[in-house]
Amino acid sequence: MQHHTPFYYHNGLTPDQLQFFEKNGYLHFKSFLPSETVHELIREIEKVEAFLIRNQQDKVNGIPLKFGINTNGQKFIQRIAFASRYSDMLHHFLQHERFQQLIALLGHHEGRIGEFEKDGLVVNHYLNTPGSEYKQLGWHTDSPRDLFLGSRIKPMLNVGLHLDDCPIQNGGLRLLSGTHKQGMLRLLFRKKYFIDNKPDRNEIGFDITAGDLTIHDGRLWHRVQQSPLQGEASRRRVMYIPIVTGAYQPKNHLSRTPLYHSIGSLLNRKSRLAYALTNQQQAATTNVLKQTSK
Ligand SMILES: O=C(O)CCC(=O)C(=O)O
Ligand SMILES: [Fe+2]
Repeated sequence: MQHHTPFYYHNGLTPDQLQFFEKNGYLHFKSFLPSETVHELIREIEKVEAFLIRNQQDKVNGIPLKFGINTNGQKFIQRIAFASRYSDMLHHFLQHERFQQLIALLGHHEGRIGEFEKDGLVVNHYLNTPGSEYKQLGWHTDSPRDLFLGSRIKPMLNVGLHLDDCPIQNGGLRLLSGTHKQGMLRLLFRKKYFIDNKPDRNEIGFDITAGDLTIHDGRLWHRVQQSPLQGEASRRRVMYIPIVTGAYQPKNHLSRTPLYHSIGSLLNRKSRLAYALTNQQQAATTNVLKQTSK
């Protein structure tokens, strides 16, 4: 696996950082957040989680929550969408000028923090326990979701705030540098979406300490490698903030569940999921061909 030298963030992006991102499609900043902020965020997320469980909610703005059993035998939430909807603290946190500064990575596109769009502020919580439903995530890009929603792929960035230490050997984020510049066919077919968990000899991994930030272009291929550890030592929490472009498309409590989410929760047998995804890829391709021929 390949290594890289991370950057440090000082009030705005440098020409070097902009150039690195344009070429490779990702960036890694060490210590973007101080540890007090990381602790505050973790406490706040726990409050939101307790609230959602108490209210027996299974979706936020149409996006299903993913549940599992924690190391203490209690139910917990392994993926929360639109987390800032239930927290003033998280809402204010997203308004920070530092996040506005990152929009510059979209170049000439007009961008904004997608607090109320796509899946909003997402909290991912990976854990290896017998009751965990979320230990890894197969190869994918974040872009085809646009196609399934019937629109063109628009430029977008995913900003990851890492809340636990995760050295490379503990698994975590893996990506294929430069794949944000591939054509549409490679974007759709380079690997089997979400089914393929195999390491790639060109993949890049990260030595993450809590408070680090990563950013990737929505078109870049990436995955999450399962931790070789069990229980508490395998815990990995990451918040994702989307930076989006194009027409403003906010969601609310009346929003419908997108097809790719309902299929995911209806079918959990791998072969049937693979079949459904192949059909989705075909539908997406037809969609692309229709759009490119317009
Ligand atoms: O957990 C991560 O670092 C990546 C998650 C991801 O790629 C996704 O939720 O789309
Ligand atoms: Fe992703």
